[in-house]
Amino acid sequence: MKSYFNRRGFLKKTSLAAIATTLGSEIVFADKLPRKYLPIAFGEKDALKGKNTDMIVQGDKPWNVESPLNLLDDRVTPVDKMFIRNNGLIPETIDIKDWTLTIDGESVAAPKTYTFEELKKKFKHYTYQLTLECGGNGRSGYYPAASGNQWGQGAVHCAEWTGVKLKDILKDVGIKSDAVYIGYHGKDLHLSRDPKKEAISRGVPIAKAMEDETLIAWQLNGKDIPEFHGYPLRLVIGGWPASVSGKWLSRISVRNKVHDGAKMEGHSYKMPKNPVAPGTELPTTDEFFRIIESMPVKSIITFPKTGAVITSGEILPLRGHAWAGDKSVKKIEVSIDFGATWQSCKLEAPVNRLAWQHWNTSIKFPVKGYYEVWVKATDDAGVAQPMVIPSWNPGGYLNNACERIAVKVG
Ligand SMILES: Nc1nc2c(c(=O)[nH]1)N[C@H]1C(S)=C(S)[C@@H](COP(=O)(O)O)O[C@H]1N2
Ligand SMILES: [Mo]
Repeated sequence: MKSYFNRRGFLKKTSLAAIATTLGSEIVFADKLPRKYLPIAFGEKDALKGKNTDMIVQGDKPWNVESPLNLLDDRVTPVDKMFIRNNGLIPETIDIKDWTLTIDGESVAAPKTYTFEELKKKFKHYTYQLTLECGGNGRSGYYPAASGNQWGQGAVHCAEWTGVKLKDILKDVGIKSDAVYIGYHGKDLHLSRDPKKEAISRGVPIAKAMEDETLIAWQLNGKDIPEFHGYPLRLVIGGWPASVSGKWLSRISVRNKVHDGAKMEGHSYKMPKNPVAPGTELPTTDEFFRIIESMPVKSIITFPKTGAVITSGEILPLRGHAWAGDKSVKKIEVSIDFGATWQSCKLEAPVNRLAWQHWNTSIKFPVKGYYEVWVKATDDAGVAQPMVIPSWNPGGYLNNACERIAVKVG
């Protein structure tokens, strides 16, 4: 991959020439440019280009952009309303003609590399709608605050992905009986721009990798995957923390042990094995932490937007989505009296396994005044969302407390 910097960390002469071409002029004082300093004109692209103007920017180095819940009203999330979670910098140059996918690791008979065209030609294509929720979605609800993006509840999307099944590829490569895990490698850059470091390289146990819905995708909602969502190739694994769905995918390693890439260490994407008091610090060993797998049951209200004002006697239509990791949702209820009583909502089946489910209802309010409308989902194992923020944990993961909106009836 092209780098703008030489081994000593200074901008290459060729890069400076390219910048001069882009700007139509030389950079004045180019010799005074600090090491590793990329002029603005050449920096990372604007992640907000093509995004809805109501998207919430959590940060731009790296880019992290959240969807307000009312923007998630569509059944299939459109690209302009999809949250972005980057750990590093998007690849500087992508040439689809040169893009390949390599399968390697201790547990393959022999490594194998496919060109983009081979992947498309050799294996059957599938399209699934898949719920990808950041493991840290809802982090802002925890106190004391956990470090990381202070997401509200909008780091989730459910778009339609098209590609080939990872299991078909792994069967073609041939994996050994000692395979226990896969780990992905993407072509984004570490924030330090050090090519030896990876921004993130996570994975899943082999059984999840071999599921029908685990895709190596090149299309999102019927078009090329946009740059910020992993163009040209992406691993997509529904129902688990979205951090296992590797963007800008170039390599998958089949491992004979739990994958040990970047963001698999420390307490990244891990929960304490035993509940801890808020603020507790724990050694980050396997004795105390487990890797997050299937995400917990959750629901959101996408209509109306919080703060809705209606007139007395009006019936308020209410709708949203619900999901439950590898499980499905079997019940949705809403409450207008802080959980004292609940009324059941209509709930649809998912279009396919691991896609969110739509729910809707309508509410009549008894008297004028200020209300909170709460929504609660229960999964097919009978586990419901808690009404208050659940188990505090050092990484601020898995806050699936009931979502609520304010409604004023006047
Ligand atoms: N290569 C690569 N893959 C990645 C990431 C990344 O930074 N680099 N971020 C992960 C995380 S933490 C999340 S939540 C999802 C976000 O996907 P999105 O930006 O398409 O919404 O991508 C995952 N895959
Ligand atoms: Mo994430």
